[in-house]
Amino acid sequence: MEKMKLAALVTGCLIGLSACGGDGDNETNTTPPPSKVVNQPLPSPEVNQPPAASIAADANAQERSLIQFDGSGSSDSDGSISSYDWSLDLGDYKGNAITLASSGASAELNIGDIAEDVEVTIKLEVTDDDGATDSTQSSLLINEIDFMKLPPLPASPQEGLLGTDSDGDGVRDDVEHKILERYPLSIVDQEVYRKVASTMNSFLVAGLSSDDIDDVEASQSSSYIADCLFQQYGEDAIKELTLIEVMMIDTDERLSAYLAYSNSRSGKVQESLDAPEGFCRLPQN
Ligand SMILES: [Ca+2]
Ligand SMILES: [Ca+2]
Ligand SMILES: [Ca+2]
Repeated sequence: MEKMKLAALVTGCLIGLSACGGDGDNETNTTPPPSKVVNQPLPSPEVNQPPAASIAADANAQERSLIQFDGSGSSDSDGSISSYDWSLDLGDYKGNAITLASSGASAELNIGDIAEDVEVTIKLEVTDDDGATDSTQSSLLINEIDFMKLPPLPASPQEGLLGTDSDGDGVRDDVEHKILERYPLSIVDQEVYRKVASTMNSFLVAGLSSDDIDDVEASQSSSYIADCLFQQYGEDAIKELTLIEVMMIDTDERLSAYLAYSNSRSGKVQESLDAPEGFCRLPQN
């Protein structure tokens, strides 16, 4: 019978633990209810804070310039920036004269010749040491300056031997417009053409007063501009000279002066001289 009672007691304990409270084992009663275990504070996991991208740059630029972009103001509050990814959005611009080069936090925009204002966007994406990213962008308006600098088209471009030169740079104003139309995207070509055109003006003046042409000076000038054209155009030098003549010699008066000058030179010894350093380019005012 003692064995039976023990078995009944054990069974009772297994069925309802509280019924065993009197057996001296209190551990079961000290275990907190499950709901309290869930509510206990857990150790908080490490949450990476994303980086913040930043670009320092000007908002305006001119053609033929180098513009710097500085991304070193980008930051990461709980770590560091591990990479900088720069890119360039050319917008509506279709040419190839605007390129971006970058190295780490710095980027440089190389702007060549453009024929009208261009707006581009420089973008920077930074990545922190935990792989999180942020990006930002900066707009840049690039101003065309060659057309802006031109004097106005003269009202009577065919008047007089030397026409209108309102900005006093030695190149007829209407010819300045024609030069830019011929080479809108090359400052070098524009400046060589301008030099030849201004020298040709001195031929017209000399032709008109053919009595006293200074042979040495005339020979030297002809030789220099021939060298300028050859340096720039090689085999095409004569073709380019003809194009400048068409721009310049566009009235009867100018043609007679030019022919008079040419005739006065025919049969004379023509020296072959190299143009002095810097002679071949006449910059716009
Ligand atoms: Ca971070
Ligand atoms: Ca231009
Ligand atoms: Ca002018």
